[in-house]
Amino acid sequence: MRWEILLILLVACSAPIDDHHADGHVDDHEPVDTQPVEVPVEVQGETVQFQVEAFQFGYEPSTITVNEGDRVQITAWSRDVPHGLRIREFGLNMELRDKTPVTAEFVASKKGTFSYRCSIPCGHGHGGMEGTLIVQ
Ligand SMILES: [Cu+2]
Repeated sequence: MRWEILLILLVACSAPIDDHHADGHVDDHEPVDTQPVEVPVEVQGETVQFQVEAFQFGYEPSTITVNEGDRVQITAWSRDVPHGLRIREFGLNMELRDKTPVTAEFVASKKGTFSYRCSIPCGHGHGGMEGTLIVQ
């Protein structure tokens, strides 16, 4: 009969863990956080770091080149008025309010040429404020 006990234990241990008790009662909880869960992207490359200064109306450096799979860490700030630094394809959107450096990162998960653009209206040249990210 020993194997039967073992089987019962296995079944009990592999039962999905949820909030429902056997009697159907559900525990009261804090509201569930509805923020989208960040799906981890597999990092195959190395971690590469860049420092980017935004200004009216451009970025220095204006081109960043990385390898596919790299984890890209960007530390950026503004030289003058508030700017943004957005790379839509990788979900990056930094707010560079002043000279205080802000750091954000993403995984360059696909090859191609992408733009980083300003997401905060900053003057007459805002629309043309652009840098280039090359993922090779
Ligand atoms: Cu701008």
